Amino acid sequence: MEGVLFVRVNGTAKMFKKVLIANRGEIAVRVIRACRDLGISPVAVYSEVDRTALHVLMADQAYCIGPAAATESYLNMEKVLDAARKSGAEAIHPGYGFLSENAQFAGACADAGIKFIGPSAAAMQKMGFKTTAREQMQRAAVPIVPGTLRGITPEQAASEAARIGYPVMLKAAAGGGGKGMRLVEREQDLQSALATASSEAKRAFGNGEVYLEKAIINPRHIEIQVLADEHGNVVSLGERDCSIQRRHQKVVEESPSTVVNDDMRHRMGDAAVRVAKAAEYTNAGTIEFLVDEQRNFYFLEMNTRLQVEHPVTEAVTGLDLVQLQLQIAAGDRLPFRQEDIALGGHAIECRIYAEDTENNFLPSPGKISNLSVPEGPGIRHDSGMYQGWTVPLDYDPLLAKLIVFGGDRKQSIDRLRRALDEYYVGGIKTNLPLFRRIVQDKNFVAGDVDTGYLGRMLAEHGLRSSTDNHQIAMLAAALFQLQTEQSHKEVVGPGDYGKGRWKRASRTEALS
Ligand code: MV4
Repeated sequence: MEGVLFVRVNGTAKMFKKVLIANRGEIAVRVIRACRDLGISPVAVYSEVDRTALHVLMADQAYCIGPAAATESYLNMEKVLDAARKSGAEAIHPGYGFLSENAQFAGACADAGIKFIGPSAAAMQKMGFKTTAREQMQRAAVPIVPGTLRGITPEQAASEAARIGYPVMLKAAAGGGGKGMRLVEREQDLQSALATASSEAKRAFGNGEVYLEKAIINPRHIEIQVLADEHGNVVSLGERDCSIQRRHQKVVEESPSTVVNDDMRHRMGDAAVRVAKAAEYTNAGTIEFLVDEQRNFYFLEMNTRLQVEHPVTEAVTGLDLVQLQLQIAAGDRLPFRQEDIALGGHAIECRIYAEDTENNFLPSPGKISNLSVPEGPGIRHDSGMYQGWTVPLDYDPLLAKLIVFGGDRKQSIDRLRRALDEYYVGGIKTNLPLFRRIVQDKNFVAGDVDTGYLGRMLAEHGLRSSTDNHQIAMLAAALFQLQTEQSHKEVVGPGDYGKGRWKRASRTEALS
């Protein structure tokens, strides 16, 4: 199939003419831009609540694929494939989330003769199961967190935990991203934790297998970006420090990390390349590591997709990762070798969410009445929003990403402060006040962050959320109703530019 479609001309594979983007929001917009740069016609899909979404307006064609519920639209493989067939798209870019790490979908695309822009279904499957991935890593001489290579039975648990040494972490073999994870500090808590973890895993992943790892206390989360072409070439593109998270949701990412020196970067990069080669991995991927206080790094998991925070790597490498993904999928060779890659400068990304930082981070959907976006040197803004658009409550509330870039970390932070001053989103609540707090925080400025940083920082300011998820969902629904009503009364007019600066004092105050 591919031999027919992608004939090599002058050493360059034939590029796709039309690509369908199976996603929404800022990432759909990002992929559309890469398509435009390559002369590819972008095709959008959208749900009924996304008719007026930015990605739909920017694409050449757009197909409605069902109701708001993701399971009936963006997660519906048949609907997405139907749209691809109807449009005549030769390839599908899945973005992140939704179907991006679904091996079954990658397989279905291959069966339909449509190129999935990402790794093979087989490579995705290998990395999806955590015990299998750990075994692979060990074979590739990549350090893994000490623990078991298989799922454990209740009978084995106590002796294995004693061998590893407390505290230990129970993890779902079929899991990832923190779901079904349990910290166990002493033997007397082990059996009940195992039972809970196993039943949670069974419910969430349809597989109750649980394994053990030594618990790393206050680790950093540092990940390595890799690119692999379909001819066996793999390169690593430096690290991203993603330690600033809240409830397993990344909030700020940066590159380079303040704890990674050249030697460590080389060792982590080499390990990441070995991981990708061992898995016969192709396209863009990310290898996550936990880094302990002695700066030992351990393989955590591999993300088989383009990640939200990819612009940070683009800033320090000067590469366009989405363009490279398209070229790799079309059969091109990587246009550079490892030794050609020069990392330079410093980049920070902030994820701008429609949520109320002062109110348990409650989602804050509604109409964007005013929008003033930062510009100028060292600023990049990847966004799926526009003034007058209504943020639906049906999806992840990520509105945009603010990426700043400077010659060094200080310049990056200075530019981030300026950008946050210029930034204003009216009509809904956003987490901008949180970033204004972070850039003033002495630990952040000193680069002294780990995965517990944000929790501690919020607690210091009395902002630790205590409400459970169900309550949050209920409150969000009620709030949405209220804001929808209010947004009809809102008058949008000129003269609001600069409100960001004017408003800054009061919002900073609300967080202190
Ligand atoms: C760990 C850990 C400590 N020790 N594993 C959380 C998400 C999932 N991907 C793995 N996670 C962790 N695994 C061991 N053996 C601490 C975490 C963890 C974490 C990891 C990365 C980023 C943020 C985190 C927040 C809390 C816990």
